[in-house]
Amino acid sequence: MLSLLRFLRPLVVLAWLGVLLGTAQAADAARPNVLFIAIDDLRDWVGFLGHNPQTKTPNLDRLARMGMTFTRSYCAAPVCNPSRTALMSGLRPFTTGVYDNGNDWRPVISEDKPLTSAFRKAGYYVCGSGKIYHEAYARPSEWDDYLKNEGGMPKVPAGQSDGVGGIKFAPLDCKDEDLNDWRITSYGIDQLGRKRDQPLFLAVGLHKPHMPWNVPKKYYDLFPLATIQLPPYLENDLDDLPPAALRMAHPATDHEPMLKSGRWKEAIQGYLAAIAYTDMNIGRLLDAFEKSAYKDNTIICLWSDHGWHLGEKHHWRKFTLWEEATRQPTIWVVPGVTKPGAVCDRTVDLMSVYPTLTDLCGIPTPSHVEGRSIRALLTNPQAPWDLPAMTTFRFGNHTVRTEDWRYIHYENGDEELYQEAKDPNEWTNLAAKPEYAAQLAKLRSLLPAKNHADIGGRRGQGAEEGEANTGVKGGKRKKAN
Ligand SMILES: [Ca+2]
Repeated sequence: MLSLLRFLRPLVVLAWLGVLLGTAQAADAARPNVLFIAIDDLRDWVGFLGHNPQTKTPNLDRLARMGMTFTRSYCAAPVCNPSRTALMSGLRPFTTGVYDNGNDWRPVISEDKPLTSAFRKAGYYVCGSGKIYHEAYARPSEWDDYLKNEGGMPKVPAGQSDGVGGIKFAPLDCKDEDLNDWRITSYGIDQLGRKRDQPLFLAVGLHKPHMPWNVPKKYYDLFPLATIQLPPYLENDLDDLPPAALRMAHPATDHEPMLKSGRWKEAIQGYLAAIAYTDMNIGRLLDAFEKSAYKDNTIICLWSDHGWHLGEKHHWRKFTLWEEATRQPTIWVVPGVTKPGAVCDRTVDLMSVYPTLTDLCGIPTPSHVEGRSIRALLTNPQAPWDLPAMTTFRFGNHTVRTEDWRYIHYENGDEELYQEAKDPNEWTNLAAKPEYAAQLAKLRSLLPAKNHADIGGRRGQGAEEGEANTGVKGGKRKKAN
Protein backbone atom coordinates (compact mmCIF):
# COMPACT_ATOMS: atom_id res chain seq x y z
CA MET A 1 0.00 0.00 0.00
CA LEU A 2 2.78 2.34 1.04
CA SER A 3 4.74 1.58 -2.11
CA LEU A 4 1.64 2.22 -4.22
CA LEU A 5 1.30 5.65 -2.61
CA ARG A 6 4.95 6.26 -3.28
CA PHE A 7 4.32 5.38 -6.90
CA LEU A 8 1.17 7.50 -7.15
CA ARG A 9 2.46 10.64 -5.43
CA PRO A 10 4.57 11.89 -8.37
CA LEU A 11 1.61 11.29 -10.68
CA VAL A 12 -0.65 13.34 -8.43
CA VAL A 13 1.93 16.12 -8.36
CA LEU A 14 2.22 15.96 -12.16
CA ALA A 15 -1.56 16.06 -12.50
CA TRP A 16 -1.72 19.12 -10.23
CA LEU A 17 1.03 20.82 -12.23
CA GLY A 18 -0.98 20.16 -15.37
CA VAL A 19 -4.05 21.78 -13.80
CA LEU A 20 -1.99 24.81 -12.71
CA LEU A 21 -0.36 25.21 -16.13
CA GLY A 22 -3.71 24.85 -17.83
CA THR A 23 -5.17 27.52 -15.58
CA ALA A 24 -2.24 29.81 -16.29
CA GLN A 25 -2.71 29.40 -20.02
CA ALA A 26 -6.44 30.02 -19.75
CA ALA A 27 -5.78 33.13 -17.70
CA ASP A 28 -3.34 34.32 -20.32
CA ALA A 29 -5.86 33.83 -23.11
CA ALA A 30 -8.41 35.75 -21.03
CA ARG A 31 -6.07 38.63 -20.39
CA PRO A 32 -7.69 41.87 -21.47
CA ASN A 33 -6.18 43.86 -24.31
CA VAL A 34 -5.42 47.54 -23.76
CA LEU A 35 -6.27 50.46 -26.03
CA PHE A 36 -4.29 53.38 -24.63
CA ILE A 37 -5.17 56.76 -26.14
CA ALA A 38 -3.14 59.90 -25.38
CA ILE A 39 -4.27 63.37 -26.40
CA ASP A 40 -2.04 66.42 -26.39
CA ASP A 41 -3.09 69.65 -24.64
CA LEU A 42 -6.79 68.78 -24.39
CA ARG A 43 -8.22 70.66 -21.39
CA ASP A 44 -11.62 70.08 -19.81
CA TRP A 45 -13.43 71.40 -22.88
CA VAL A 46 -15.10 68.08 -23.66
CA GLY A 47 -18.84 67.58 -23.80
CA PHE A 48 -18.91 64.90 -21.11
CA LEU A 49 -17.37 67.16 -18.46
CA GLY A 50 -19.93 69.89 -19.16
CA HIS A 51 -17.38 72.59 -18.39
CA ASN A 52 -17.65 74.45 -21.68
CA PRO A 53 -20.91 73.95 -23.58
CA GLN A 54 -19.41 75.41 -26.77
CA THR A 55 -17.21 72.43 -27.44
CA LYS A 56 -18.24 69.70 -29.89
CA THR A 57 -16.89 66.26 -28.97
CA PRO A 58 -19.54 63.69 -29.95
CA ASN A 59 -17.04 60.86 -30.23
CA LEU A 60 -15.25 61.53 -26.95
CA ASP A 61 -18.72 61.74 -25.38
CA ARG A 62 -19.58 58.41 -26.99
CA LEU A 63 -16.46 56.84 -25.47
CA ALA A 64 -17.33 58.44 -22.12
CA ARG A 65 -20.76 56.78 -22.23
CA MET A 66 -19.08 53.38 -22.67
CA GLY A 67 -17.31 53.60 -19.31
CA MET A 68 -16.32 55.90 -16.47
CA THR A 69 -15.21 59.53 -16.57
CA PHE A 70 -13.49 61.47 -13.81
CA THR A 71 -14.57 65.02 -12.99
CA ARG A 72 -11.47 65.66 -10.87
CA SER A 73 -8.60 64.16 -12.82
CA TYR A 74 -5.26 65.98 -12.92
CA CYS A 75 -1.84 65.67 -14.53
CA ALA A 76 1.39 65.02 -12.62
CA ALA A 77 3.01 67.97 -14.44
CA PRO A 78 1.45 70.72 -16.61
CA VAL A 79 4.05 70.26 -19.38
CA CYS A 80 4.19 67.57 -22.10
CA ASN A 81 7.50 65.84 -21.38
CA PRO A 82 7.36 65.58 -17.56
CA SER A 83 3.65 64.68 -17.60
CA ARG A 84 4.12 61.83 -20.04
CA THR A 85 7.38 60.66 -18.49
CA ALA A 86 5.75 60.49 -15.06
CA LEU A 87 2.74 58.55 -16.34
CA MET A 88 4.79 56.11 -18.41
CA SER A 89 7.54 55.51 -15.83
CA GLY A 90 5.40 55.54 -12.69
CA LEU A 91 7.82 58.06 -11.20
CA ARG A 92 6.86 61.60 -10.23
CA PRO A 93 8.82 64.65 -11.45
CA PHE A 94 10.17 65.32 -7.96
CA THR A 95 11.47 61.73 -7.81
CA THR A 96 13.28 61.75 -11.17
CA GLY A 97 14.15 65.44 -11.63
CA VAL A 98 12.36 65.42 -15.01
CA TYR A 99 10.50 68.74 -14.75
CA ASP A 100 10.43 70.26 -18.19
CA ASN A 101 10.66 69.65 -21.92
CA GLY A 102 14.43 70.09 -21.91
CA ASN A 103 14.99 67.17 -19.52
CA ASP A 104 15.92 63.99 -21.42
CA TRP A 105 14.47 61.26 -19.16
CA ARG A 106 16.24 58.33 -20.80
CA PRO A 107 19.47 58.40 -18.76
CA VAL A 108 17.53 58.46 -15.44
CA ILE A 109 14.77 55.90 -16.16
CA SER A 110 16.07 52.43 -17.00
CA GLU A 111 14.47 50.41 -19.79
CA ASP A 112 12.84 47.91 -17.44
CA LYS A 113 10.75 50.58 -15.69
CA PRO A 114 8.18 51.97 -18.17
CA LEU A 115 4.61 50.76 -18.49
CA THR A 116 5.25 49.34 -21.94
CA SER A 117 8.17 47.27 -20.62
CA ALA A 118 5.96 45.81 -17.88
CA PHE A 119 3.41 44.74 -20.51
CA ARG A 120 6.05 43.30 -22.85
CA LYS A 121 7.54 41.32 -19.98
CA ALA A 122 4.05 39.95 -19.27
CA GLY A 123 3.76 38.64 -22.83
CA TYR A 124 1.78 41.44 -24.47
CA TYR A 125 2.42 42.64 -28.02
CA VAL A 126 3.13 46.33 -27.38
CA CYS A 127 2.80 48.74 -30.27
CA GLY A 128 1.95 52.38 -30.77
CA SER A 129 1.92 55.48 -32.90
CA GLY A 130 2.28 59.24 -32.56
CA LYS A 131 2.92 61.15 -29.36
CA ILE A 132 3.04 58.98 -26.27
CA TYR A 133 6.28 60.39 -24.93
CA HIS A 134 7.48 63.86 -25.80
CA GLU A 135 8.93 62.93 -29.14
CA ALA A 136 12.38 64.41 -28.73
CA TYR A 137 13.17 61.45 -26.48
CA ALA A 138 12.08 58.22 -28.14
CA ARG A 139 13.29 54.82 -26.92
CA PRO A 140 12.24 52.27 -29.55
CA SER A 141 13.45 49.33 -27.42
CA GLU A 142 10.33 49.71 -25.23
CA TRP A 143 8.02 48.76 -28.08
CA ASP A 144 7.49 45.77 -30.36
CA ASP A 145 6.48 48.20 -33.08
CA TYR A 146 6.11 51.96 -33.25
CA LEU A 147 5.04 54.47 -35.90
CA LYS A 148 6.80 57.73 -35.31
CA ASN A 149 5.31 61.05 -36.21
CA GLU A 150 6.79 61.72 -39.62
CA GLY A 151 6.05 63.94 -42.53
CA GLY A 152 5.31 67.63 -42.72
CA MET A 153 2.22 69.45 -41.62
CA PRO A 154 0.33 71.71 -44.03
CA LYS A 155 1.49 75.29 -43.62
CA VAL A 156 -0.47 78.50 -43.36
CA PRO A 157 -0.21 80.19 -46.79
CA ALA A 158 2.16 83.15 -46.96
CA GLY A 159 0.48 86.46 -46.31
CA GLN A 160 -2.23 84.87 -44.14
CA SER A 161 -2.21 85.44 -40.36
CA ASP A 162 -0.97 82.45 -38.41
CA GLY A 163 -2.21 83.74 -35.03
CA VAL A 164 -1.19 86.25 -32.38
CA GLY A 165 2.45 86.06 -31.31
CA GLY A 166 3.10 82.57 -30.01
CA ILE A 167 -0.59 81.58 -30.02
CA LYS A 168 -0.87 79.90 -33.40
CA PHE A 169 -4.21 79.37 -35.15
CA ALA A 170 -5.47 79.46 -38.73
CA PRO A 171 -8.01 77.50 -40.78
CA LEU A 172 -6.37 75.51 -43.57
CA ASP A 173 -7.50 74.63 -47.05
CA CYS A 174 -6.61 70.95 -46.70
CA LYS A 175 -8.13 67.54 -46.10
CA ASP A 176 -8.44 65.58 -42.84
CA GLU A 177 -5.89 63.12 -44.25
CA ASP A 178 -3.25 65.82 -44.65
CA LEU A 179 -2.57 66.09 -40.90
CA ASN A 180 -0.31 63.59 -39.13
CA ASP A 181 -3.01 62.59 -36.66
CA TRP A 182 -4.88 60.96 -39.53
CA ARG A 183 -1.99 58.54 -40.14
CA ILE A 184 -1.40 58.02 -36.44
CA THR A 185 -5.06 57.01 -36.05
CA SER A 186 -4.91 54.82 -39.17
CA TYR A 187 -2.05 52.89 -37.59
CA GLY A 188 -4.29 52.10 -34.63
CA ILE A 189 -7.15 51.10 -36.91
CA ASP A 190 -4.81 48.76 -38.80
CA GLN A 191 -3.58 47.12 -35.58
CA LEU A 192 -7.18 46.56 -34.44
CA GLY A 193 -7.78 44.63 -37.66
CA ARG A 194 -5.01 42.11 -36.96
CA LYS A 195 -5.30 38.83 -35.10
CA ARG A 196 -2.65 37.73 -32.66
CA ASP A 197 -1.91 34.94 -30.23
CA GLN A 198 -0.63 37.47 -27.72
CA PRO A 199 -2.76 40.01 -25.89
CA LEU A 200 -2.43 43.51 -27.37
CA PHE A 201 -1.29 46.79 -25.80
CA LEU A 202 -1.99 49.44 -28.44
CA ALA A 203 -1.06 53.07 -27.82
CA VAL A 204 -2.35 55.86 -30.06
CA GLY A 205 -1.02 59.35 -29.34
CA LEU A 206 -2.79 62.26 -31.05
CA HIS A 207 -1.04 65.63 -31.47
CA LYS A 208 -4.01 67.93 -31.69
CA PRO A 209 -5.31 70.05 -30.07
CA HIS A 210 -1.68 71.04 -29.45
CA MET A 211 -0.74 74.21 -31.32
CA PRO A 212 -0.66 75.21 -34.08
CA TRP A 213 -4.46 75.05 -34.27
CA ASN A 214 -4.20 74.59 -38.02
CA VAL A 215 -6.97 72.24 -39.08
CA PRO A 216 -9.27 72.12 -42.12
CA LYS A 217 -11.57 75.12 -42.37
CA LYS A 218 -14.71 73.02 -41.93
CA TYR A 219 -13.82 72.60 -38.24
CA TYR A 220 -13.59 76.37 -37.81
CA ASP A 221 -16.99 76.65 -39.51
CA LEU A 222 -18.51 74.54 -36.71
CA PHE A 223 -17.90 77.48 -34.36
CA PRO A 224 -19.10 80.76 -35.92
CA LEU A 225 -17.27 83.72 -34.35
CA ALA A 226 -20.55 85.40 -33.44
CA THR A 227 -21.36 82.48 -31.13
CA ILE A 228 -17.99 82.24 -29.35
CA GLN A 229 -18.08 82.86 -25.60
CA LEU A 230 -15.01 84.05 -23.71
CA PRO A 231 -14.01 81.96 -20.67
CA PRO A 232 -14.79 83.21 -17.13
CA TYR A 233 -12.41 86.09 -16.57
CA LEU A 234 -11.82 88.55 -13.76
CA GLU A 235 -10.10 91.84 -14.57
CA ASN A 236 -8.32 92.11 -11.20
CA ASP A 237 -7.77 88.37 -10.73
CA LEU A 238 -4.03 88.72 -10.26
CA ASP A 239 -4.27 91.31 -7.47
CA ASP A 240 -4.29 88.71 -4.68
CA LEU A 241 -1.46 86.57 -6.07
CA PRO A 242 2.02 86.28 -4.52
CA PRO A 243 5.10 87.10 -6.66
CA ALA A 244 5.81 83.46 -7.63
CA ALA A 245 2.25 83.11 -8.97
CA LEU A 246 2.52 86.36 -10.92
CA ARG A 247 5.61 84.96 -12.60
CA MET A 248 3.51 81.95 -13.67
CA ALA A 249 0.76 84.17 -15.08
CA HIS A 250 3.14 86.55 -16.91
CA PRO A 251 0.30 88.29 -18.82
CA ALA A 252 2.72 90.34 -20.91
CA THR A 253 3.79 87.26 -22.89
CA ASP A 254 0.50 86.19 -24.45
CA HIS A 255 -2.55 87.77 -22.87
CA GLU A 256 -1.76 91.44 -23.33
CA PRO A 257 -0.86 90.99 -27.03
CA MET A 258 -4.06 88.92 -27.43
CA LEU A 259 -6.20 91.70 -25.89
CA LYS A 260 -4.45 94.28 -28.06
CA SER A 261 -5.06 92.21 -31.20
CA GLY A 262 -8.81 91.96 -30.61
CA ARG A 263 -8.63 88.29 -31.69
CA TRP A 264 -9.36 86.49 -28.41
CA LYS A 265 -12.55 84.92 -29.79
CA GLU A 266 -10.76 83.82 -32.96
CA ALA A 267 -8.14 82.06 -30.85
CA ILE A 268 -10.86 80.25 -28.91
CA GLN A 269 -12.46 79.28 -32.20
CA GLY A 270 -9.08 77.81 -33.24
CA TYR A 271 -8.76 75.71 -30.10
CA LEU A 272 -12.34 74.45 -30.42
CA ALA A 273 -11.70 73.60 -34.10
CA ALA A 274 -8.56 71.64 -33.20
CA ILE A 275 -10.53 69.72 -30.54
CA ALA A 276 -13.24 68.93 -33.10
CA TYR A 277 -10.60 67.61 -35.50
CA THR A 278 -9.22 65.38 -32.72
CA ASP A 279 -12.70 64.16 -31.94
CA MET A 280 -13.14 63.11 -35.58
CA ASN A 281 -10.05 60.87 -35.29
CA ILE A 282 -11.32 59.40 -32.01
CA GLY A 283 -14.52 58.56 -33.90
CA ARG A 284 -12.57 56.74 -36.62
CA LEU A 285 -10.70 54.74 -34.00
CA LEU A 286 -13.90 53.88 -32.11
CA ASP A 287 -15.69 52.80 -35.30
CA ALA A 288 -12.84 50.41 -36.06
CA PHE A 289 -12.70 49.21 -32.45
CA GLU A 290 -16.41 48.39 -32.39
CA LYS A 291 -16.12 46.33 -35.57
CA SER A 292 -12.99 44.53 -34.34
CA ALA A 293 -12.39 41.26 -32.53
CA TYR A 294 -11.14 43.37 -29.61
CA LYS A 295 -14.55 44.90 -28.88
CA ASP A 296 -15.49 42.91 -25.78
CA ASN A 297 -12.16 42.10 -24.13
CA THR A 298 -10.27 45.38 -24.20
CA ILE A 299 -9.64 48.02 -21.55
CA ILE A 300 -9.71 51.54 -22.97
CA CYS A 301 -7.81 54.26 -21.15
CA LEU A 302 -7.95 57.77 -22.64
CA TRP A 303 -6.07 60.67 -21.10
CA SER A 304 -4.76 64.11 -22.01
CA ASP A 305 -1.33 65.14 -20.75
CA HIS A 306 -2.61 68.36 -19.09
CA GLY A 307 -4.97 71.28 -19.53
CA TRP A 308 -4.69 74.72 -21.13
CA HIS A 309 -5.45 78.35 -20.27
CA LEU A 310 -7.22 80.53 -22.82
CA GLY A 311 -6.97 83.83 -20.97
CA GLU A 312 -8.06 82.73 -17.50
CA LYS A 313 -5.72 84.27 -14.90
CA HIS A 314 -4.52 86.45 -17.81
CA HIS A 315 -2.56 83.43 -19.00
CA TRP A 316 -2.38 81.27 -22.13
CA ARG A 317 -0.97 77.76 -22.56
CA LYS A 318 -0.24 75.28 -19.73
CA PHE A 319 2.75 75.87 -17.40
CA THR A 320 0.75 76.82 -14.27
CA LEU A 321 -0.58 75.04 -11.19
CA TRP A 322 -4.15 76.30 -11.50
CA GLU A 323 -7.24 74.30 -12.46
CA GLU A 324 -7.11 75.22 -16.17
CA ALA A 325 -3.61 73.80 -16.71
CA THR A 326 -3.82 70.82 -14.36
CA ARG A 327 -7.30 69.38 -14.98
CA GLN A 328 -7.51 66.96 -17.88
CA PRO A 329 -10.11 64.55 -19.31
CA THR A 330 -9.73 60.88 -18.38
CA ILE A 331 -11.94 58.01 -19.55
CA TRP A 332 -11.75 54.36 -18.48
CA VAL A 333 -13.71 51.56 -20.13
CA VAL A 334 -13.10 48.30 -18.29
CA PRO A 335 -15.25 45.33 -19.36
CA GLY A 336 -16.92 43.72 -16.36
CA VAL A 337 -15.78 46.53 -14.04
CA THR A 338 -16.98 50.00 -15.16
CA LYS A 339 -20.65 50.68 -15.80
CA PRO A 340 -21.67 52.60 -18.94
CA GLY A 341 -21.95 56.34 -18.33
CA ALA A 342 -20.48 56.17 -14.80
CA VAL A 343 -18.98 59.34 -13.32
CA CYS A 344 -16.45 59.53 -10.49
CA ASP A 345 -15.91 62.76 -8.53
CA ARG A 346 -12.92 61.56 -6.50
CA THR A 347 -9.53 63.26 -6.98
CA VAL A 348 -7.19 61.21 -9.15
CA ASP A 349 -4.04 62.05 -11.05
CA LEU A 350 -2.29 60.43 -13.97
CA MET A 351 0.13 58.57 -11.69
CA SER A 352 -2.77 56.15 -11.20
CA VAL A 353 -2.73 54.98 -14.83
CA TYR A 354 0.30 52.66 -14.63
CA PRO A 355 -0.68 50.74 -11.46
CA THR A 356 -4.34 50.56 -12.53
CA LEU A 357 -3.50 49.01 -15.89
CA THR A 358 -1.14 46.44 -14.38
CA ASP A 359 -3.67 45.69 -11.64
CA LEU A 360 -6.54 45.19 -14.11
CA CYS A 361 -4.40 43.00 -16.38
CA GLY A 362 -3.05 40.79 -13.61
CA ILE A 363 0.52 42.02 -14.07
CA PRO A 364 2.63 42.58 -10.94
CA THR A 365 3.04 46.33 -10.41
CA PRO A 366 6.79 47.05 -10.22
CA SER A 367 7.88 48.29 -6.80
CA HIS A 368 9.17 51.63 -8.13
CA VAL A 369 5.67 52.74 -9.25
CA GLU A 370 4.45 55.65 -7.11
CA GLY A 371 0.76 55.87 -8.00
CA ARG A 372 -2.16 53.91 -6.58
CA SER A 373 -4.53 51.67 -8.54
CA ILE A 374 -8.02 53.14 -8.89
CA ARG A 375 -9.66 49.75 -9.39
CA ALA A 376 -11.84 50.40 -6.32
CA LEU A 377 -13.19 53.59 -7.94
CA LEU A 378 -13.70 51.93 -11.32
CA THR A 379 -15.77 49.32 -9.49
CA ASN A 380 -17.63 51.86 -7.35
CA PRO A 381 -17.18 55.57 -8.12
CA GLN A 382 -18.41 56.44 -4.61
CA ALA A 383 -15.86 54.20 -2.88
CA PRO A 384 -13.96 55.87 0.00
CA TRP A 385 -10.83 57.58 -1.29
CA ASP A 386 -8.35 59.68 0.68
CA LEU A 387 -5.68 60.39 -1.93
CA PRO A 388 -5.51 63.95 -3.26
CA ALA A 389 -4.23 64.72 -6.76
CA MET A 390 -0.80 66.31 -7.01
CA THR A 391 0.79 68.33 -9.80
CA THR A 392 4.37 69.58 -9.96
CA PHE A 393 5.66 72.38 -12.16
CA ARG A 394 9.43 72.74 -12.18
CA PHE A 395 11.60 72.41 -9.11
CA GLY A 396 9.87 72.81 -5.76
CA ASN A 397 6.47 74.04 -7.03
CA HIS A 398 3.49 71.80 -6.26
CA THR A 399 -0.27 71.88 -6.04
CA VAL A 400 -2.41 69.54 -3.97
CA ARG A 401 -6.04 69.15 -5.08
CA THR A 402 -8.61 67.61 -2.77
CA GLU A 403 -12.32 67.46 -3.53
CA ASP A 404 -12.82 70.80 -1.78
CA TRP A 405 -9.50 72.64 -1.96
CA ARG A 406 -6.61 73.62 -4.16
CA TYR A 407 -3.41 74.42 -2.34
CA ILE A 408 -0.34 75.71 -4.22
CA HIS A 409 3.12 75.89 -2.73
CA TYR A 410 5.95 77.58 -4.64
CA GLU A 411 9.61 76.93 -4.12
CA ASN A 412 10.12 80.37 -2.52
CA GLY A 413 7.41 79.63 0.08
CA ASP A 414 4.63 81.62 -1.63
CA GLU A 415 1.21 80.00 -1.28
CA GLU A 416 -2.30 80.03 -2.70
CA LEU A 417 -5.48 78.46 -1.37
CA TYR A 418 -8.82 78.15 -3.13
CA GLN A 419 -12.13 76.77 -1.91
CA GLU A 420 -13.39 75.00 -5.01
CA ALA A 421 -17.09 74.58 -4.23
CA LYS A 422 -17.48 78.33 -3.61
CA ASP A 423 -14.85 79.53 -6.07
CA PRO A 424 -14.49 77.16 -9.05
CA ASN A 425 -12.62 79.81 -11.06
CA GLU A 426 -10.00 80.17 -8.31
CA TRP A 427 -10.46 83.93 -8.18
CA THR A 428 -10.07 84.46 -4.42
CA ASN A 429 -6.77 83.42 -2.88
CA LEU A 430 -7.46 82.57 0.78
CA ALA A 431 -3.87 81.72 1.77
CA ALA A 432 -3.26 84.95 3.68
CA LYS A 433 -6.50 84.81 5.68
CA PRO A 434 -5.89 83.71 9.32
CA GLU A 435 -9.13 81.69 9.52
CA TYR A 436 -7.68 79.19 7.03
CA ALA A 437 -4.43 78.55 8.93
CA ALA A 438 -5.49 75.07 10.07
CA GLN A 439 -6.60 74.12 6.56
CA LEU A 440 -3.28 75.37 5.16
CA ALA A 441 -1.27 73.37 7.69
CA LYS A 442 -3.18 70.22 6.76
CA LEU A 443 -2.57 70.71 3.05
CA ARG A 444 1.10 71.63 3.57
CA SER A 445 1.62 68.25 5.25
CA LEU A 446 0.75 66.54 1.94
CA LEU A 447 3.68 68.10 0.06
CA PRO A 448 6.58 65.84 -0.92
CA ALA A 449 9.36 65.66 1.67
CA LYS A 450 12.09 65.65 -0.97
CA ASN A 451 12.52 67.27 -4.37
CA HIS A 452 15.06 65.75 -6.74
CA ALA A 453 17.29 68.32 -8.42
CA ASP A 454 16.41 69.23 -12.01
CA ILE A 455 18.47 66.78 -14.12
CA GLY A 456 19.33 69.55 -16.57
CA GLY A 457 19.61 69.00 -20.26
CA ARG A 458 19.70 70.77 -23.51
CA ARG A 459 17.48 73.77 -23.23
CA GLY A 460 16.06 74.52 -26.61
CA GLN A 461 16.24 70.86 -27.64
CA GLY A 462 12.74 69.55 -27.22
CA ALA A 463 11.99 72.61 -25.14
CA GLU A 464 10.11 74.49 -27.82
CA GLU A 465 7.14 75.03 -25.58
CA GLY A 466 9.03 75.62 -22.41
CA GLU A 467 11.36 78.51 -22.96
CA ALA A 468 10.57 82.09 -23.95
CA ASN A 469 6.87 81.37 -23.66
CA THR A 470 6.60 80.52 -20.02
CA GLY A 471 7.96 83.63 -18.37
CA VAL A 472 9.75 81.36 -15.91
CA LYS A 473 13.26 80.67 -17.01
CA GLY A 474 13.74 76.96 -17.41
CA GLY A 475 17.50 76.84 -17.08
CA LYS A 476 17.55 77.44 -13.36
CA ARG A 477 19.35 74.63 -11.55
CA LYS A 478 18.47 73.78 -8.02
CA LYS A 479 20.08 71.48 -5.57
CA ALA A 480 17.92 68.76 -4.09
CA ASN A 481 16.29 69.51 -0.78
CA1 LIG B 1 -7.51 86.29 -7.83
